[in-house]
Amino acid sequence: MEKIGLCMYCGLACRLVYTFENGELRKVRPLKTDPVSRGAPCIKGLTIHEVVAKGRLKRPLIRRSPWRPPREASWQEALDVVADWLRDADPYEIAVVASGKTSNEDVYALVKLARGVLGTPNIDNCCGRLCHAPTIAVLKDLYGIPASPGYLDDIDELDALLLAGTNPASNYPVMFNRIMRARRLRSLKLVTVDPVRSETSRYSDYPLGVRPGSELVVFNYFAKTVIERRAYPDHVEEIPGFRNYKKSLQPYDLDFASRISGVEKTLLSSAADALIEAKIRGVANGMGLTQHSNSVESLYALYNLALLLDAKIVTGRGEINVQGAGDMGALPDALPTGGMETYVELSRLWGLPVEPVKGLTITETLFHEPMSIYMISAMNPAHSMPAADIVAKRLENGFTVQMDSYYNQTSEYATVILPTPLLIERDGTVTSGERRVRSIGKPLEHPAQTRREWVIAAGIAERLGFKDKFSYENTWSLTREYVRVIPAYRAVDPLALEKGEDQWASKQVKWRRFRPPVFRGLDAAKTRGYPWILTSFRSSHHFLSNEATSKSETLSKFPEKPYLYMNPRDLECLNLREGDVVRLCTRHACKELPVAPSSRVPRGMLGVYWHFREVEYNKLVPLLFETRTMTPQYKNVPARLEVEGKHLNPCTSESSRTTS
Ligand SMILES: Nc1nc2c(c(=O)[nH]1)N[C@H]1C(S)=C(S)[C@@H](COP(=O)(O)OP(=O)(O)OC[C@H]3O[C@@H](n4cnc5c(=O)[nH]c(N)nc54)[C@H](O)[C@@H]3O)O[C@H]1N2
Ligand SMILES: Nc1nc2c(c(=O)[nH]1)N[C@H]1C(S)=C(S)[C@@H](COP(=O)(O)OP(=O)(O)OC[C@H]3O[C@@H](n4cnc5c(=O)[nH]c(N)nc54)[C@H](O)[C@@H]3O)O[C@H]1N2
Ligand code: SF4
Ligand SMILES: [Mo]
Repeated sequence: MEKIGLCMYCGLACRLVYTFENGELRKVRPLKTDPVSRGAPCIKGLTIHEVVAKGRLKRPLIRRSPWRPPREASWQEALDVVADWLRDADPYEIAVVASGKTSNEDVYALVKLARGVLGTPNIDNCCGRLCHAPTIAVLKDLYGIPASPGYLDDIDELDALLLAGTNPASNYPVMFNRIMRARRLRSLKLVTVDPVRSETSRYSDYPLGVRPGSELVVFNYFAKTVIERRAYPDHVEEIPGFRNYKKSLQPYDLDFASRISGVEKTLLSSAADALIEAKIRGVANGMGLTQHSNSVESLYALYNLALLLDAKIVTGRGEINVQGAGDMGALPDALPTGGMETYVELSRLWGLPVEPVKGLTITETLFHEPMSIYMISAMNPAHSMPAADIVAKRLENGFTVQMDSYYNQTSEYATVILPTPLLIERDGTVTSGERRVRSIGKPLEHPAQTRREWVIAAGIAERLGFKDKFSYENTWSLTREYVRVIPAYRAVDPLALEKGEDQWASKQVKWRRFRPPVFRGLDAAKTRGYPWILTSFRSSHHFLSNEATSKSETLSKFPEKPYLYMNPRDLECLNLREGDVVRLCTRHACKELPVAPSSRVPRGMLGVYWHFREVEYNKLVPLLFETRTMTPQYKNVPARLEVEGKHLNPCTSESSRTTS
């Protein structure tokens, strides 16, 4: 037997064929007719059958006291306990976190529960906050759309593509297939801006190995050159802010760009030529740009340049439904109906009082204003958030309700653990990174004792006296409700979705305007005493905290390891061999790790695959954020290395071991 359904990993949301024998999932195959994967999905999707059944949470668990193992409970008891706590809590001390790994319907129900029933504005979504919140803030400001305005298929038409701090060859393989196709068929020129030699930059025509944090200067140099050569369409001069933008570019000449970024002048100027000579240009950015304290400014520089070049914006979104999670209103500064000013309309539609109050992001609720209750859906903050040791304490000190499919690091600190189905065990919809709305298709049955978030939300609402507001017949009743409530989804037809046809949320750009960014310099003071730059990247065979992908035999065979990767020449000059253990310190914490050589890491930098539990990378990441969006600075972390009490400095001369 075969069933067609979505993948459960990245934001491209491929459709796959699930093959069963005697009722057991045996194999996952490509779907030839899928317009997203074009019949060539990636290895993660094709190994889903190896992971789904293993190590699943099967029953609700309740923990009486910290450090004691939790005991099994009935759903009745678990939901009663949760409802009792919620009833007694100050609404402003409740944080609800929805997930990009669940469906639109599940996220929407949690938003309605938070804002409408619990009366808390502290509603956020995990992946959105930790990855592309800065990108969305800038796109909203410059284009009036909280999403990428371009389409994946736009890549087919491009003559040049600027990829800034993103590695689609590893993280969005199906997008990368399109890039390689355009290279073959129309000689697309690829410009990459990444200090690391990633799988993608290996194919780059102009691999700009910039100093972390210097990207803004490079983008502004490109823009200055485009303007000087008048290589932009006429209509661009009519865009508000053009004059100021043009004036602000004055200092960004080739000398300055090369000095700050560390990239050779000839390479920089030939990359500028490639962008100028191309007829149709595209841009995309990723975590290398967003996970920095100066990310918003770099992104203004990138998307001003995109405006100037009239470029297609093809930025991918991380998890399969992170675009949908934001669109459903799982954000502290927006409502499903739009801005805070729409609260009257939302109150009317829901028949529930909604206050026009801006809430706190998940980062703020964990680090700045601790909550008494955390309700967390399909997320593993004790692994994925910075200063993970502090996160663990906060979750432990509060009353933490976890809704998840696996027992992960966060489960250790949860008071109530509610077992949920995986995405592919659900019906309903997701919205991919290009705002394509797709039916999940429920290729798999969910384990008997699991319940999804909308059912949990309904159970809690009932206990709090709001049964009539959550009396949904099935998942599609929620779909029909959200398309009425959310303006960008008004044209979406739930019946077509139910039949398996794709729909589109609005792709309309509302306005265009330039807004010159501010360059505050590469902050040298921050790195005093911490001479190395530590960064984290992803492997194409592991997904996030690796909860699901670690269970695949095929994926586990690939060579990435929980090591600290260094340039082979740095290892050699420091007399280190693969497997030697060093002490790695940041301003936040220290950790002993074995080293290994990797030619992808440039000299003076250190890299880890943050997926691995053993590395516990985020226990090292200090509390530095982009202040507007509160996205953590996971990249570009100043670090120190020690062996037997001696500091190891990056090699500038022959010997770099110094006594501390
Ligand atoms: N150092 C460092 N840290 C990072 C990042 C980084 O680049 N560097 N990136 C950040 C980014 S972009 C993100 S999005 C966050 C992500 O961080 P999280 O959102 O915390 O993601 P996971 O760590 O995978 O935890 C998600 C949990 O979802 C559960 N789950 C439930 N249903 C499903 C399903 O259907 N499929 C899958 N796969 N899992 C399911 C799994 O049990 C898993 O334990 O991490 C951030 N943390
Ligand atoms: N296989 C796999 N695929 C995934 C995921 C996964 O965990 N595994 N996660 C999904 C999710 S949630 C997301 S958000 C996306 C993320 O996908 P990407 O945005 O591609 O994220 P990363 O791989 O974390 O970082 C991208 C690149 O930034 C570079 N970089 C590091 N520091 C800097 C810097 O200071 N400046 C610049 N310019 N670049 C820098 C890294 O070397 C890396 O090549 O991937 C999604 N797809
Ligand atoms: S590209 Fe993304 S959505 Fe497609 S199969 Fe791979 S992980 Fe799944
Ligand atoms: Mo992400």
